[in-house]
Amino acid sequence: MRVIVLGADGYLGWPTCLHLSARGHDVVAIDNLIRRRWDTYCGTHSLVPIASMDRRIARWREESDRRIEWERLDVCSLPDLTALVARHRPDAIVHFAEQRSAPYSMISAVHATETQVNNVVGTLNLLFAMRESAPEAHLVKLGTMGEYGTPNIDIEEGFIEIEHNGRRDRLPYPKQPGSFYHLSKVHDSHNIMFACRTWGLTATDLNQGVVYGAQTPETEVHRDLRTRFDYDDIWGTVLNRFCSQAAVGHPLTVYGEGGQTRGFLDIRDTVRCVELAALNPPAPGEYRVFNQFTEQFSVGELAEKVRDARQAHGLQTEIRHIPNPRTEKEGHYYNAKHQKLLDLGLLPHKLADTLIDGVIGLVEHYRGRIRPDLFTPRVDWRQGGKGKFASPGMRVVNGRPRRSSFRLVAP
Ligand code: NAD
Ligand code: USQ
Repeated sequence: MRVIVLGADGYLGWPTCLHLSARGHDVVAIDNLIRRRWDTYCGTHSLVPIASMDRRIARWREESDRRIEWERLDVCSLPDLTALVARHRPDAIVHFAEQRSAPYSMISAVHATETQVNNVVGTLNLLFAMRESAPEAHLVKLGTMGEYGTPNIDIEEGFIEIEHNGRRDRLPYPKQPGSFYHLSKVHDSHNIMFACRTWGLTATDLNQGVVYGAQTPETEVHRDLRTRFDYDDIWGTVLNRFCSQAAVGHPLTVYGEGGQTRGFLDIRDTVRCVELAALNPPAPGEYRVFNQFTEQFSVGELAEKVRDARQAHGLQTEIRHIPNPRTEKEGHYYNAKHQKLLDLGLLPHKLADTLIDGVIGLVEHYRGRIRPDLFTPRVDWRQGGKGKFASPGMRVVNGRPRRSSFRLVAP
């Protein structure tokens, strides 16, 4: 396949480029590098040092004799994206290129808007570029399990059969997302589904759960090929954070009661799922949804798993329940289907088998780089950003709006 990967400099985009290239696909890697600037803005950093895109591409050529074409491009630029798609006429386009942090999207009106504009406009541009120049290409779009929220019934893969007043239909599964970021994914899903219905585009929406780990066979070939690993309050996902906290003797920060249950998957399964989806496109004109995760755990269970795994090596770990900075159910029913990728041949990596070597081992290796100040949440769902992120312009003092000194520095 000839595949364009958008968001190729990211945590998941880069290992996906390597995975596809290693299997003989021609990969065009695209990113505007904004994530590296968001890191500077947030005062965050990848635990695993990451090379520049130029260096990664050159190293991969050297190690594998395979060529990945790399271009810096903003998917929010319609002319640039249209020209890219027209030039390459790919078989598949894998779209990772979005602002993907829920806490970032909840800092202030500016950040919520930035998130939704970046994500919704980028995806809309892509749909128009595909209609124009590659209507037969297959869009593989990264969505999120968080689009569904936590309903009190089983979660289906994208659609649900409903009987209402004696009539039946297969309708999009109801969406109850938990942040302005997660909402941006819902907006994307609706736009993609509409484009498939109206223009006959073909798409797979991968509603992915929370990813953990940072190692795939290809990223381990050379240190220049490693991918990022976030453990901070803005970008760090829960298991990666817990393992980092444990490594420096910091209590594991379970938010609230810890009964929040989510779908999880190993990063090696992410790259395989994307490949499986791309290799097995739906019928032309179809909009298809896969739930992309392999196991579900509550946050409290995850903390216990990290504690138990370390205990087996004689290491002590404290679990601390801290006030939940988010608005979310802390104990709820959760049963999400995830059969379709298994049917295509996915052989999942289980957390129990990989936690120690895959995540705890990696974190131990870089523990000297961990900054414990990045464990404390700086964003509250009800009040927005705190400290450096506080936005005075958002508040009203004595009945009058206070002047904003708030500036977004990232772009
Ligand atoms: P990431 O932030 O590491 O990577 C995203 C990349 O997209 C970054 O390199 C960024 O520079 C790029 N990007 C953002 N906006 C862009 C634009 N306008 N033009 C060009 N490039 C742009 O995130 P990730 O963890 O690799 O996530 C990738 C995708 O997978 C996201 O869409 C995310 O929502 C989804 N996802 C991630 C997880 C997870 O646990 N990490 C889980 C479910 C879904
Ligand atoms: N949590 C804790 N303690 C922490 C950090 C998080 O208890 O220190 C809890 C959160 O409150 C939440 C759960 O862990 O209930 C998951 O939080 P997370 O930060 O790991 O994941 P989330 O914000 O949902 O976002 C991540 C990715 C996002 C992706 C999503 C998949 O950043 O891009 O879309 O996972 S899903 O959760 O399935 O929607």
